[in-house]
Amino acid sequence: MTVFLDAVTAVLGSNGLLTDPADLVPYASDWRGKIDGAPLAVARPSSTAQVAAVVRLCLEHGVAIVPQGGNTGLAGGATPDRSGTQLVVALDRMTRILDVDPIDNVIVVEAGCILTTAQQAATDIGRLLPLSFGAEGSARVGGAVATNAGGINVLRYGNTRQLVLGIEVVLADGHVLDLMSRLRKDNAGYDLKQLFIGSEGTLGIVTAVCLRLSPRIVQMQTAVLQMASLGGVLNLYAMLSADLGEFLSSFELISPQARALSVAHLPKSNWPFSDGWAVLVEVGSGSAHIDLGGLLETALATAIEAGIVEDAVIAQSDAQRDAFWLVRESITEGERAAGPSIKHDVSVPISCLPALIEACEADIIATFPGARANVFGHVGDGNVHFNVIPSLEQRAEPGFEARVNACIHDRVAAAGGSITAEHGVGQLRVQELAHYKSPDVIKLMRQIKRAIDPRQAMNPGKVLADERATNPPA
Ligand code: FAD
Ligand code: 2HG
Ligand code: ZN
Repeated sequence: MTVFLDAVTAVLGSNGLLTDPADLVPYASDWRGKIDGAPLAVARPSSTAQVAAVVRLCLEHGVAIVPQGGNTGLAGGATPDRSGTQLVVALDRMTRILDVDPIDNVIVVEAGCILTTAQQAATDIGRLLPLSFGAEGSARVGGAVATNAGGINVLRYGNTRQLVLGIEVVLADGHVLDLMSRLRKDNAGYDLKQLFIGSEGTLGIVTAVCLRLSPRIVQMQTAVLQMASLGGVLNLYAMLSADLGEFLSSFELISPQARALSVAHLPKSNWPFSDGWAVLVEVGSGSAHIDLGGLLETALATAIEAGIVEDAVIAQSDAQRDAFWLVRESITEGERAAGPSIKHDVSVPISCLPALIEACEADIIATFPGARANVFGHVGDGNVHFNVIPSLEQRAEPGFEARVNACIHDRVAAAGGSITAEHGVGQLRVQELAHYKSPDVIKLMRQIKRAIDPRQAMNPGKVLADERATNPPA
């Protein structure tokens, strides 16, 4: 390995390769501290050419690669195994904004650009990059692409997949694949970029991205609604979608437990209701000539009259809006502070959502007494985070996590849902993916993996089981 590491140093310079155990620490574990890995070293290239050169050296020396962005992923996809043989390739020195164009309405960035930096660059030219989620201050655009991140604006603008116009990828043989289009329409053959979006570093290293921008929002209204019952959420969503149309950008469900965990974690919070299910709604418009406040008030009054919503508070200032969102976006931190949890990031057809939540809550009470559910999510997308916080005894119980997972995911599968709507498979859900997907789908995924990465060097053991031991490359 010394020969390999010396060769990498020759390409990256001495500050481009970390080998000191203390320097490896931030790259070795996942954000939750749930999975500990032991990287051989961390390569920090500063250009696409350097990424390609490092990948070629890995190929030559038979070294496996774990791409890493902001390391905020929640499925362990960016964490190396414990063998001490995998090289983390961190994109954290490739942070440049390459272009922001108000006519083409695009932003082009290196993959290591922090998401909030890209958002700000779009704002600076009077445009909106709508991709937004709690970890946006640390997550990198390449990581968002590799996980097809969702977040709070998917309802209106789509997942990352819908925002990507072009990418540049370094393939497992070190070749740079240039898919850097900024076209809105292109039917010339297979849309290859889609393969890499959401592939979690298993097919190549994304080095640059072109994202579409939207018109800036000049007025916004944000409200917290106290629900009469969880069941009313479907009618509410249907009513608001009909009344507010494309102005509706967020429709986030927050359970009493989720609110309590978040509020307990924050030094100061401003949330209008102290119990019951809540929905955080946001509408925005690029036009100043629309009475957005009036539209929202009318829609909420109708929902209150119909008995679906008990009460509603519309933010009266940017500070109040920020305070509402702070509570929503601090749920994950609040949950982490409460101890290790078992996360579920599932989606079902929207119509099935309240019944799914109620059934899973009943299961937790009946089958896993002592465990607490923490439920919240992007209900307008049919995506709920049904997280479970085990008791101290349950934490130590062998097989507890797998039993909880099976309980929730069996119900999701029965409703025609997906076991991961946002966070991906990573290393946490590899077995479950094989269980819940059809053999045909897994087989085709394997064929794609073998075609693009025949030596299985790209993030082995993520998404699909590592088949190098049973089926070594020729
Ligand atoms: P990493 O964690 O570094 O990597 C994630 C995966 O992508 C790994 O498999 C890695 O190998 C691969 N990867 C990273 N960079 C590259 C690259 N350049 N090329 C190829 N592969 C790469 N996710 C959502 O979808 N919606 C949310 O609302 C949301 N909220 C979150 C809130 C909090 C508080 C936290 C901690 C996480 C949240 N996440 C959310 C999860 C996470 O932030 C996203 O998955 C994010 O897109 C990961 O980006 P990252 O740069 O941190 O990637
Ligand atoms: C969110 O919606 C994220 O805030 C994180 O996807 C979810 O912490 C989680 O489980
Ligand atoms: Zn989410």
